[in-house]
Amino acid sequence: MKRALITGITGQDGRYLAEFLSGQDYQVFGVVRGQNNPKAQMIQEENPALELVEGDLTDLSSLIAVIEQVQPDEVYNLGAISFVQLSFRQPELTADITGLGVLRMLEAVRIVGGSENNPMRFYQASSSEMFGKVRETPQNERTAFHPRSPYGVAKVFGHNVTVNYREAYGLHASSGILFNHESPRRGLEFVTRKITNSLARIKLGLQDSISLGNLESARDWGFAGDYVEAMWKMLQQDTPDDYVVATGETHTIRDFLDVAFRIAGYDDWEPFVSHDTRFERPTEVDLLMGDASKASKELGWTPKVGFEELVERMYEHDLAWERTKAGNSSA
Ligand code: NAP
Ligand code: G4F
Repeated sequence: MKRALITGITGQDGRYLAEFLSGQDYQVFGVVRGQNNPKAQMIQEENPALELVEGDLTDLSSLIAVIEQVQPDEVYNLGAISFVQLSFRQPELTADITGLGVLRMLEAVRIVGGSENNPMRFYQASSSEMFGKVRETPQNERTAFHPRSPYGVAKVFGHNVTVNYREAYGLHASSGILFNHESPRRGLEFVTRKITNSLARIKLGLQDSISLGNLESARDWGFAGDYVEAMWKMLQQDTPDDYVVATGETHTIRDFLDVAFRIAGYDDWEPFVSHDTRFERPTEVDLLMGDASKASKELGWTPKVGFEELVERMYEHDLAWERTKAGNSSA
């Protein structure tokens, strides 16, 4: 039985990846941080086979101890401060966790055993935010980076140091440059889930409107469940490499609102959406659209869930969830 270690196990991708790997007959270990982390119980109930270990991306000795204990065949580094807006307010913390955290993971793998004799495989969760003020469209593995947030800058560091450890120490270290991927498990702070959840509450009469920032930016949105398969496929290759993972389609926040409100049975979303400058960013990423032809050709990966189906899945989930919560509180 292969052993996989995942940081960021309590996040959206960690939960899908753990399920996927359990289904592939892996023994899966997830790194949980903090004292009595409230999400630990939830993910343990969701995936009883999952084994939780303690560690923090800001603490190298904890990461070495985890890797010594688990002796994984594959390490997936998904842990990060992943919310771009928070990275403007807490830039140093973001640099430490999202940037230096990658270096610490690579060091732990290198020190415990990631050499050619002990080929522990490593996946880094890189991001399309690295392209930032994009130099070309669509973006591919050779497109130059121009990050637009402390988060994007930290991801560029994490990406580059992963490439460096591959070249300097022969580590089997791959980097997935993933474009936005969403699901019913997406955090409520991200725009897609904020919209589907608020819309479900509007539909149920629990909320009047949604406050949003910039509606003009465009994102290449896919389904998280599809994207974790690409992570795994990268680590099954003989040679480590970098891959863009994306749908190749792009939609604005306005498009997302159009589709979500139509699915919920409204003709027009404008009466329900107000503008709030607090949700704008000092620098914005205007347009992301990925070219995943390398992943398609070399990994045999293509996305399965399309944009409208994704929006519908998220909305339907939130409607059922909010209805249950409302029922429970009135009971
Ligand atoms: P997420 O839901 O925000 O999850 C982030 C995870 O990181 C959580 O499990 C969190 O744990 C953990 N974490 C935060 N600080 C940590 C620390 N100091 N030590 C250990 N773990 C820590 O993010 P996601 O959407 O699943 O994304 C997974 C990864 O892919 C992230 O690195 C993200 O930047 C990257 N990425 C995401 C997307 C996307 O569209 N989703 C696209 C490209 C790249 P707690 O629960 O304890 O806070
Ligand atoms: O949903 P978002 O916060 O995601 P963003 O910034 O694109 O970052 C996500 O995708 C990256 C991959 O490209 C990941 F690396 C990163 O970890 C994260 O998962 O914002 C999307 C867009 C932005 O242009 C933002 O300005 O939506 C715009 N927006 C407008 N109003 C809003 C809001 N975003 C949020 N979160 N909340 C709003 O009210």
